[in-house]
Amino acid sequence: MRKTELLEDQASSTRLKVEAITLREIRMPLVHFFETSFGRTYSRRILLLTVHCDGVDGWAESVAGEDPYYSSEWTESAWPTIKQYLAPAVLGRTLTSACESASLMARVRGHRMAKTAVENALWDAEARQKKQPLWKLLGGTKREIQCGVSIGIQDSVEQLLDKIELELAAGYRRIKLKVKPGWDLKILERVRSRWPDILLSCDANSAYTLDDLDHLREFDQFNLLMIEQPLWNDDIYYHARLQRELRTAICLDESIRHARDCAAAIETGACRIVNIKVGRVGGFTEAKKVHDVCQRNDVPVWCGGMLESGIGRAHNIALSTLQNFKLPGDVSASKRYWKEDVIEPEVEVTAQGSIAVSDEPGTGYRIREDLVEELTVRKETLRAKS
Ligand code: OSB
Ligand code: MG
Repeated sequence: MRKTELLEDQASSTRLKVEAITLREIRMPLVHFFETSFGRTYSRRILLLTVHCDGVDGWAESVAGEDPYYSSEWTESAWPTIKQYLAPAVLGRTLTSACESASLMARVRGHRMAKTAVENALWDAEARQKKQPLWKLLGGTKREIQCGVSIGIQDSVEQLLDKIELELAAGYRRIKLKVKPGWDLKILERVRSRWPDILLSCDANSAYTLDDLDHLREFDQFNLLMIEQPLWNDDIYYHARLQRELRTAICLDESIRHARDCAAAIETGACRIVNIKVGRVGGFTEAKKVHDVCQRNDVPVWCGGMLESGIGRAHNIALSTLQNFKLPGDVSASKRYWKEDVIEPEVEVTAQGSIAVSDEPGTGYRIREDLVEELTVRKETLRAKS
């Protein structure tokens, strides 16, 4: 090897010695409650994970919710799963890249949000160790990402209309409305008559069944960009039946657990758009695979959100720089959720509804460890058994 090649080789090769993992739970009240078809959230209980590797720390967030309603995982299940199974699978090991951790944890079935916290913290550490932006390490190409907003179910239609007006004025490029039986056609009608041309979609979080077919056909009149996850959270087959009956594109969220689900959904015609949430599919490695399956099949993707703190938000921004993220994501400004975010600077969105991607190493956002400490309600550091 020539000397320059040797230097390049050293620069690109990582050795992530996983010395310790710190788990913590932080509590963060939302500035406004968020309601979906499965319930209302006022305050988040967020599990944060820090990997300590050779003087470099990597941070990530498990997007598991307070209750097992979006998926079977929840804040309380992520903690012992990481402590007893996932952390021991990587502690004491030296990895050459963060993606190696996925196979080390593969023996554990499911628990993708818990796995994501471990794997993505390692990606964060790898990026920091290589002094490279995380988005580049992930294979991203975009320097700016497009943002939409997800607006929850409100107490009244007037409140909803006011909210939409504010978000459009702020520059957001797509409005997504949470829907459920009783809060669907009526509100879509009101919104469409006031804003006939905006990019509009809706998300049912599995609030309907095929018995609602005639009702769901009514959604076609509103010229929606998509209807997200209308049927069961674990279903692909019946979404394919439904998609054949609708003009509106179906977008799958909950049903896509990994790249194979995604391939099956595309092959059967169960959706024409895919929402990628890194926590739902088990980490950046699988998220990239889902992205690639969609890209090969000309199916556009966008990045979903789970009411993340700045740490998960920064990771969503990095992921959204991959080429096939063709539609505005649910990645929006910190201040829509938090009085104060745990990163610096906070995530800000331009008046054109975009986020500029940083060239700084790592995520480009600094973690406010003092604030994290203040918000922490429990904390535990795990080390390799020697
Ligand atoms: O289905 O996309 C969803 C929030 C919690 C659980 C599920 C979903 C959502 C959102 C919010 O729509 C997206 C965001 O973080 O802004
Ligand atoms: Mg959704």
